[in-house]
Amino acid sequence: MITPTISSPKIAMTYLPALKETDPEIRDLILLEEKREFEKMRLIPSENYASDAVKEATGGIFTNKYSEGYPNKRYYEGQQLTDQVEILACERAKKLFGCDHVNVQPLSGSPANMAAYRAVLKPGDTIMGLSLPHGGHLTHGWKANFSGSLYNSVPYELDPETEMLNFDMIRALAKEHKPQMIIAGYTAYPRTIDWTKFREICDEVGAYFHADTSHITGLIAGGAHPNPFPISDTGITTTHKTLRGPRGAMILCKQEHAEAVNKAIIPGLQGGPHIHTISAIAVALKQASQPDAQVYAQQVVKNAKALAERLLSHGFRLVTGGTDNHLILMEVFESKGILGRDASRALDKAGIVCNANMVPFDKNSPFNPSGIRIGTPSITSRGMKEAEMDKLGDWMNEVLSNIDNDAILKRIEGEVRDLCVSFPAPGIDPERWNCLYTPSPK
Ligand code: DSN
Repeated sequence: MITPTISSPKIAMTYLPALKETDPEIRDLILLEEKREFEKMRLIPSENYASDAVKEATGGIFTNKYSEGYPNKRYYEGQQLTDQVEILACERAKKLFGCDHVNVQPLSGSPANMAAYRAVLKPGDTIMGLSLPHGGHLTHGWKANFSGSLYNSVPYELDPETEMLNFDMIRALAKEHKPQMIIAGYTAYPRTIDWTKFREICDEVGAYFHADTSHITGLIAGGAHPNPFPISDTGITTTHKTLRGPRGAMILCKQEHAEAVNKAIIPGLQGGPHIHTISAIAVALKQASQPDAQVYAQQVVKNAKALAERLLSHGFRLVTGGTDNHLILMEVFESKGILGRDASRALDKAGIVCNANMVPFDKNSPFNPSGIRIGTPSITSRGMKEAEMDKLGDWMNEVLSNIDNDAILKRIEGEVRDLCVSFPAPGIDPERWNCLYTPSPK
């Protein structure tokens, strides 16, 4: 643990010196964001703290280089080093996730899904993904997204009783609609996904099995969730969530789809890859293969379970009754009479940052839904454990019982800050901006 001290003005002055000279406004915003991320309990389950090593690579020299194509088959010269970076990233991902082929060029999760679908589907083919209001993703067939307009989307839903995946319902829907692809992997589902059941159903109806592990890839790497990639046909992950890399994505697939996947990225969808990002993905993959990544992944889940228990003890209703992974979906409208957005705003004022979220079968709108989504990846990266989860659960209860009481929210904000500054945050050194830092005059 670190105890922040008042830094000398010299330290703050010498941090980001080129930006200080060129663009002090942006430098101020960066420094203030570092301070925000250091002083708050960050519970958005798709966010994390990238390490200094990942950030150094992301901000590195490869941002200067164009490299359309793939290693040993590029359109421009000067690829002696880009090829080595991309090969390292792909080989590390293949080894970690046990799959035949990896493409590390997608710019983020949505284009990765778009390219993976394009590789194996034709427009008009039928796809089945979990409905967005039940915890699926926009790109899994939502009507307003390319995935719901380019393809015939037949979404599956959660079981109305258990709020969990019901494989009898999914199988019946698949037999009725005979999809070309079934998509599994979610943004707001708090339970372990049984990939083998999806594989079986896909085989029964002749569908491709596509796994989107974006949220849980760090858990998979750390052995805290089963790995779909040895049995899925295609799959994707973003690289900045539990994997703790830069913002980016990868497609992971069987060898038979390798060429189609590569062509779907370039020339199908993108031009030059972001090799600086790919170098940082390689760093994140190296970090995710170290023994401490196992400890991290297990602790993320232990923390989520501990926080869930504490929230249950305060009378909150959790979707599915609890969690097996990194996230908790908490219903606050029926059980506590608060709309999700009002809850997330009050928590933010108190230094606890989460997001309003729909719950399955939600009667409220997506802009002010009935729940909030909470995750433990970021706070676990800071070394917080079960004792801090108890405190957090108590604070959340107090905030949500007093959402209009600014004095209470302010007091809790101070308590949250005191706790947060006693835990290190990867990639953030409070000495760089500590108490003497004030933004430049406008
Ligand atoms: N926006 C991401 C999330 O928060 O889950 C998914 O793309």
